[in-house]
Amino acid sequence: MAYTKTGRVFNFASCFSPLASCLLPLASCLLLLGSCAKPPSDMVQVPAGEFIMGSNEVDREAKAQQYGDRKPWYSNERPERKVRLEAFYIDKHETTNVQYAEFVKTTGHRPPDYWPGGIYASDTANIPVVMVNWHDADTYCKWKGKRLPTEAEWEKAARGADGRRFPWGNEFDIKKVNTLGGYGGPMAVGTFEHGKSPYGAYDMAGNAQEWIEDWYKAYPDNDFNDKDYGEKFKVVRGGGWGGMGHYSLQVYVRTAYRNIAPPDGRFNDVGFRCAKGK
Ligand SMILES: [Ca+2]
Repeated sequence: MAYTKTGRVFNFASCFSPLASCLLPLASCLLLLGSCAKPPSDMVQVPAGEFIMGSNEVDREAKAQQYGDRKPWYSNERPERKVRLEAFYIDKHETTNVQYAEFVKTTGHRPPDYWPGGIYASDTANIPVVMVNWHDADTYCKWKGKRLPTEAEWEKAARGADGRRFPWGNEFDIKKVNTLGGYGGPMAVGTFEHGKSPYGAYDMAGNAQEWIEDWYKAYPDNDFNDKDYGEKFKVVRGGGWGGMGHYSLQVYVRTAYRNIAPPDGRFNDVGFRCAKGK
């Protein structure tokens, strides 16, 4: 509230006509130099702010051992913490065969071995490309003017700010994800409409596992002594359709789950998607 020279109360609220209420957000966007810019059509925007990264879950029944997993579940995800990120964009879908083919055609990059004659099967255009190693993925993203997502970016894009276990919520739902080998391979991207993340990214759980920019390292204050930590393995996120030579379980498509792979490795359930800063 303020007073004019005549002593009358000046009501700021009276200034805000319907027209002004429309123009003000636009003006604030312009003042922030493009903060309201739309993401590229093949990407979604993840806004700046904090999110919950990692988890404090404990494998009390030692199920990892029962299933032959040499790492205790959740041990490399501790402790759960809040991480703040600037706004960024991430691909709405995993990179597909047809997209990767354009890269191969333009740059002469090596095609995946499973493409007969170096060309993907015609009915697999929108299936995520797999059998690409970290270097292939990194080169593709840079060719697109993008980059691989950091581990924190990927996890925020998958689970939003509220710490959910799966992109769609806290309860596993096999109808929302391609995992457990139910389809025998990767499916066309975007098949699982109800499995998308809070920001609209598809297949952040299952389908192809996804290469991450980062080396596999311990989180701050993590108490798990993993000999794999260091600059030996790259992080792979999201869990897959059921390949990579071991069980596929719902625990592996959780948003906080950290898988790893050697950067030179090529696997039939590991692909990628790209990100870029705003
Ligand atoms: Ca995926």
